[in-house]
Amino acid sequence: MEQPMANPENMFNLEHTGFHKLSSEIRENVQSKTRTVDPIISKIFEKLLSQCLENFNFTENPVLVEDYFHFYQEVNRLFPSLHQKIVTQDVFGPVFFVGDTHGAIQESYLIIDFFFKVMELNHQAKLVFVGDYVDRNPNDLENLTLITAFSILCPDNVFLIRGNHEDRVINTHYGFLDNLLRTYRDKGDDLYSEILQFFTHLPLGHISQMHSGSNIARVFTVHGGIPIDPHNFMEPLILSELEPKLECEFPESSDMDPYSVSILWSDPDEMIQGILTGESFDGRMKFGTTVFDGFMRANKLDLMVRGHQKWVEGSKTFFNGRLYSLFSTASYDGRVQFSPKILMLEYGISPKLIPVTVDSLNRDYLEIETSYKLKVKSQEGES
Ligand SMILES: [Mn+2]
Repeated sequence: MEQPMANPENMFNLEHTGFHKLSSEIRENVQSKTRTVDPIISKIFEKLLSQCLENFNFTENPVLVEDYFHFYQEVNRLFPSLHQKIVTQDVFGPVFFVGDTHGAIQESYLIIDFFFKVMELNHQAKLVFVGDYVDRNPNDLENLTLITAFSILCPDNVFLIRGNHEDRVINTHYGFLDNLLRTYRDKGDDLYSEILQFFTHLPLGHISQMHSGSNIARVFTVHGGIPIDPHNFMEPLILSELEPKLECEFPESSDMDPYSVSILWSDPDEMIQGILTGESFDGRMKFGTTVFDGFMRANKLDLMVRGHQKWVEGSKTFFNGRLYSLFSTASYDGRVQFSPKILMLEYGISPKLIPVTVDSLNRDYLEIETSYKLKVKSQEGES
């Protein structure tokens, strides 16, 4: 398969990477948190970052398949099971949400580089990836590995959930498994088994509880949609009751319970009130306004963020701005055809969509830096 075409807006200044400028404080913080982590994680992370800096050349001096295997063995040692299928985290800073990346390591690299700098400014910042790391683009193993390593090296700040492409059947049809087998032949199968085990231990959802003083805003993040009981869809499901009952620790979504399938696969639709199901939607459901409102109210949620659908502009809002649908890759099936975006949320500030380009991310970083410094100054003034 051909290399993805470079997105002209994403031409890199090779001097520029937040990682190499990480302050010693952050570096020590990362090291203290990751003391029990095998060095293979940071070794491959740094190697992939350096290959990104060398114009995304992953073939000249490739990561050895044995090293990838060792990497995912270590990942599975760190995540031997799935404790919580929907994880709630308290947040005291900005949260950045990333839509589907589908092997688009150029965008992932820019986002990681940007977030490094934000994290250095504000240790409370969080980054949430909504799944679909592989398939559709040739560098999907590199993309998955870079994002996974980042989440392990910054466990308090970076969070991953599962998408419908973290799935054996889907990987058989949309490129990931073919890429592995073509590159690594028989060793590709063993590597894939390790990766598949990791997929089954990825949570399905995330709730950011964003604090400001005594106020809290709750943001629900999944790959596809809300959980739905198709036989009783007007009765909203309560996440705290549903979570322990979700059965999603399978390599294929066809083995999961219907609620997990709905979380991974369903789509919002403003033209309907209830739901649409059936063969014509490839087994996915669509959920409408009334069902969405009921679910949000019953679970005391203020916003929802999801990926799963592609938008030329990189994002679309639904239900009067209460649902953000993100797409964060420019290239797809070998062609550059989208303007990827990520979303920034912070309590008391309007949601902000940021295009994934060097210029936009730099401009946004400067804005964040200015407002953060002003905030710190005003807090110093108060005390
Ligand atoms: Mn998807």
